[in-house]
Amino acid sequence: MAQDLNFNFKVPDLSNGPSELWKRKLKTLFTCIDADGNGFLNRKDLPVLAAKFKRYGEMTDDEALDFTKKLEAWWDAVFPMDASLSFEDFMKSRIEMMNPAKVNDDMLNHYKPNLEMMFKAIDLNGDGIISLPEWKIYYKAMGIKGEKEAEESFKVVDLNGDGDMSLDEFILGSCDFMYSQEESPNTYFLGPLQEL
Ligand SMILES: [Ca+2]
Ligand SMILES: [Ca+2]
Ligand SMILES: [Ca+2]
Repeated sequence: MAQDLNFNFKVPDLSNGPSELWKRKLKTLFTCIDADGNGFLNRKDLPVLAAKFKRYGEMTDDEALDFTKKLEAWWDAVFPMDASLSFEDFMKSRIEMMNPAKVNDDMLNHYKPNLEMMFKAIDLNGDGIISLPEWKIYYKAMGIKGEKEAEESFKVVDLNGDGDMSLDEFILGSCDFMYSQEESPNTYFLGPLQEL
């Protein structure tokens, strides 16, 4: 199942600044995490996000609390505790993350564990794979509209086409989404892109 992946992601060349497409992807992610919709990311968004997962994913109170704690641990590893990030701030922090000197450290210590936590949260029945119905719940919790879009992105992420999304496939899809500067298979990992 969960194999260790060799993260050979090509660090994008950002010497001329990030692409417009990448900014739109980041805006899409920002909108998903800004669960209270106030235009800023801060720790207060995390319990709101966890509550949405709880509701759509039928998590118990304890599971939701645990999920919130994991999100907060991730937050504290990446941002100052009292940070309140506008989209511009968030973009700067992500560009910093893509500094070639930092990519491996950030990937292994923060990004990958966070994705694993997210994967476990989305894998509601805990069987180690994300099914299409579970992926649709994830879309709902993240506020992404469209069952059809969920089905389309699922097909792309399910690289081996066996109808299940493995942890490796989820991580690969997430990384392709986060790193690629141009159109790539997972451009619509989080559904339609937000306008800037
Ligand atoms: Ca917010
Ligand atoms: Ca599952
Ligand atoms: Ca698969």
